[in-house]
Order: sequence, then C-alpha cells, then structure tokens
Amino acid sequence: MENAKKRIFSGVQPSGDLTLGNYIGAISNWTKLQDDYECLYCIVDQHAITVRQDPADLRRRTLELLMQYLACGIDPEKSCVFIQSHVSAHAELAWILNCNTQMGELSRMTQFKDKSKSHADNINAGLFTYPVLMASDILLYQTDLVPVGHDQLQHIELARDIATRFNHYYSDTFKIPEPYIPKVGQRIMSLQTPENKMSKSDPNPNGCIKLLDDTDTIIRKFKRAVTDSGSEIVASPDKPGITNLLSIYSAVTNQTVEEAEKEFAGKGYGDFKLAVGEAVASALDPVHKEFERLKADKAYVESVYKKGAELAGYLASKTLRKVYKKVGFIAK
Ligand code: ATP
Ligand code: LTN
Repeated sequence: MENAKKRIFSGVQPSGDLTLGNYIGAISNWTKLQDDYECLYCIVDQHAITVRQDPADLRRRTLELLMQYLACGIDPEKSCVFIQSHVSAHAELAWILNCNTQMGELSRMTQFKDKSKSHADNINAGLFTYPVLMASDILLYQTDLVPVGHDQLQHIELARDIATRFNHYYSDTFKIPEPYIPKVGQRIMSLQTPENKMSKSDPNPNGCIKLLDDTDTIIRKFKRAVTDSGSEIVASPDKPGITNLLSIYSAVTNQTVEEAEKEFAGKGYGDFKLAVGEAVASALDPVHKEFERLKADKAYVESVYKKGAELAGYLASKTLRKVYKKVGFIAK
C-alpha cells in the first residue's frame, strides 16, 4: 500500500446508528476515493467514550459500523479498515501531542462547548482533549487529505497547527493535512426541522433516516417530511424543506439538483416526497442486503479488522518511532 498515491484518513464514532446524512455526506464519498487514493477508514471507538457508553452497546455498534462501512462499498482489498483502539499508537501519540497543545486552543473548540452543554453531568478531560486524539489519528499516517463534513473543519485546523508547531520545534516530522470537503451532500438537513442538520442525536425520530431503516419506515418518514409554502419544486433559500429533499434525491440518483427540478416540474409535493422516499429506499436496499450477509459472516468481519489493524499498526509505528526519538525518549 505504500506508493505515490496521496493518503486519506477518516473516521466515524460508533456512538449511534448511521444516518442518511452520514451516508451521503461521508461514507458514500469515501467509497469513490478508494481507487485514486490510499485510504484508511477508522472506527474511532476511543473518541466515542468521551461521552458515556454502555459497554455492550459500544461493542455491538463498533462491529455494526464496520459492517456498514463494508456494506456501503468500502472494499478492504483497496482500503485499510480498522478499529482505533486496536492500534495503541493513537493513544501514545495523543499523550505527546497533549503536551504540545495549549488549553486556550482547546477551549475555543465549538464541539467541546456544545457537548459540554449537552452532557453537563460528564465534562471529562477526554472530551476536552478529543481534538488532540483526532490530530493523532490523522498525523500518525502522514495523511494528505481528510474527508469530513463542515462541522469538523475546526478540528482539522487545530491538527494542522499542532503539526506545524511540532515540526518547527523538533524539525520536520508530520505532513500537514488538508481538509477535503466533497461537493455533494455537504449538509443533509432534518426532515422535520430543515434548518437543523440531520443528526444521529435528533430527538425527533421522524427527522432522521437511519441507514438501516426498512423500506416502509423510509417511505413513511419522507411522506411526513416538512415542506414549504407554495407548490413549486425548486431549490431556494426560502424553501429549506424542498431544497433538502432535492439534494437528497439528486445525491441518491446521481444527478444534479437542476436535473431533479426538471424531472418534477409541474408535479405536486405529495408525489415528489413519495418519489424521494422510493429513491432513497432503493439506493439503500443493496446496503441492507450486504449488511445482513455480513452479519452472518463473523469470521470474515473479524479477518477484515485484524488485517486492517496490522497494516495500520505498521504504518503508525513508523511515525511514532520518529516522534519518540525527536522528543528525547530513549530507544528500547
Ligand atoms: P452527532 O449527531 O452525534 O453529532 P453526526 O450524525 O453529526 O453525530 P458524526 O459522527 O459527527 O455524525 O459525523 C460523521 C461524518 O458524517 C462526518 O464527516 C460528518 O461531517 C458527516 N455528517 C454527519 N451528519 C451529516 C449531515 N447531516 N450531512 C452531511 N454530512 C454529515
Ligand atoms: N471527530 C470526528 C470523528 C473523527 C475523525 C478523526 C474524522 C475522529 N478522528 C480523524 C476524521 C479524521 C467526528 O465526530 N465526525
């Protein structure tokens, strides 16, 4: 896997069921990068425990997330798929980077501010240093590009600052990563409150399509989707509901929003919502089938994450060794 291709690293936390937003905004884009880049796709279970997790649920969700990566088309023959806690270098580098990150930088992170509001009873030190672990994930692999949604840009910026400072102080060690924001599906919004992002933690279950929702549930949720005043099916700032449905439809049918608008010119909202629901259900149908197949093949799933951890561990150890030497640790 070591060649001239640029390297990509990304990850999702196993903190809830994947949504259509995660699928359109993240995972389906990852699958398209596999031929042109050397990709590492991680399940960041160590990040997930910054908020309380039930251990049995975390175990189940970690494996289910891995199976969802594969079911969506991440191919372990092309990409390195692994579980963060299987590569101890992530936590080891995080300690060193913690000692090279300022409290002031971390207290500016909006995700920390938001999460400390929503988890006021558990504002732990891990929640605060979360972005340092994320910087370690990225920097360990000398990553060129990090595909993420907008909400993660501030963390990538911090990873760049930490790397630049480290390189300056200890001499060149880390590649400076760039964010990679895909053009399509940057922000899929809630079906019930289209002003808000579709999110795993939406308290209204009708606002959010889960990747594993069955066909009837998907269609029912789209039928109930909030629309806007007027009757035209066009994308515009005063029509957040219709605009969101158009971007979902165009993403799952691989066309532009303009093409979708043309297809529905003159049609009513009811027909349109049903068509979007059907298009999403049929796009997710092969994902569901593959997920069920993988669930019945535990040995294969295990072989994927074991092989992934081996390769990731090898790549990570090269960077960590360099870092240990630079900061002044004695070689074993
Ligand atoms: P939470 O609800 O717990 O904040 P989330 O659903 O926002 O979680 P994350 O695990 O934070 O999901 O994100 C995983 C990836 O999916 C990130 O790259 C993120 O930018 C992307 N993503 C999440 N929600 C959306 C969305 N609604 N539209 C587009 N991309 C999204
Ligand atoms: N913070 C990210 C998940 C994440 C990640 C990473 C993404 C952890 N480490 C490294 C890209 C690269 C999130 O909440 N979406």
